[in-house]
Amino acid sequence: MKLYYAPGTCSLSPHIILREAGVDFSMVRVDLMSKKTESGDNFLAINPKGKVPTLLLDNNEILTEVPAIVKYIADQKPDRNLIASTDTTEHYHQIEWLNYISSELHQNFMPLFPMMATPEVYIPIVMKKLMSHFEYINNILAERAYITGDHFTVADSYLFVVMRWIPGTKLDISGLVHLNKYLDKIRQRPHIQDALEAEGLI
Ligand SMILES: N[C@@H](CCC(=O)N[C@@H](CS)C(=O)NCC(=O)O)C(=O)O
Repeated sequence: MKLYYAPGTCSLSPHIILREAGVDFSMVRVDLMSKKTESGDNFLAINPKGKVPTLLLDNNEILTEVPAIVKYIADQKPDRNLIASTDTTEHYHQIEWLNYISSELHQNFMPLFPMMATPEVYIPIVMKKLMSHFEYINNILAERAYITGDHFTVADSYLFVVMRWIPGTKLDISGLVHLNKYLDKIRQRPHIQDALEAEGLI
């Protein structure tokens, strides 16, 4: 498998899952502004959406979208327990979380980044929306060690990655004790440390 990525973006989530799953993979860095890969190839010819993550499968198919990619990788190594089997309701709750993180968190972060030039009036509206999601998550984490239950799954990698974007915004989660404790714990995972180091983030 080959992961097209840009450091610190949402492609960090499948990067973490590739390491947690222990599969063979390679990585190609993409410049999202020029849409060129590190070797100068036209990234739009690989993924016409022009977005990372993009996963090239061993059969040469291209897979896109974080939830689909992390599920695909996790399914290659069921013994790693990164996603539950489809014959359990646990599986569907994990998909529920991936979808929630994608639509309610990931997409709502976008207007907060300076390069998006979002009209000022919209910023506090988005921040309020995100803070209410963070409070919801904080309450869940008061009861659970990980976001979907008692062990690390694909949903934790995605939640960790979007929460890493907070320092680039004016969002303040210092009062959300359970969420902060959880993020500190997740960050210490050896495969996450390795992924952060490989992307030049620590
Ligand atoms: N819905 C997509 C969103 C992917 C996405 O927004 N990727 C960002 C990085 S976090 C990107 O590649 N942005 C470049 C662009 O929009 O031109 C997914 O789940 O993979």
